[in-house]
Amino acid sequence: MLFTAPRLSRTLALAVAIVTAPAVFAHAHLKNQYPAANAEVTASPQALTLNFSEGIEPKFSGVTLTGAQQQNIKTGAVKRNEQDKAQMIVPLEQTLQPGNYTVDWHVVSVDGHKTRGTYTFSVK
Ligand SMILES: [Cu+2]
Repeated sequence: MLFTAPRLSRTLALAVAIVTAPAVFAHAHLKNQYPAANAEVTASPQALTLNFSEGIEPKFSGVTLTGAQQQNIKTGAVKRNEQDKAQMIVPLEQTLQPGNYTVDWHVVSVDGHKTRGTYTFSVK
């Protein structure tokens, strides 16, 4: 016999790993954003802009924005930049007072995978 059972299963596992690896890299990871993580901006931004590594589905993506006292900040409907499907734009419906803010984001990428994360910024 050419293959013993353990060797065959190792070969299969390797083949599966090679086939599935590109999907792992296709997840939408947050590359950068405005206001940037840990940044202090001098004026209240009119929108949050998040740039991902892959295209995102705006219907299934969004953020929760909270202030330092855990108060929820109103945000408008999530938009996707149609020139750049990896860019999510979240309009803010109120002026941000000076203080610290936390952005909890979640996105579904065009391949259907979910990713999420958190960052903070502050307004002077
Ligand atoms: Cu993915």
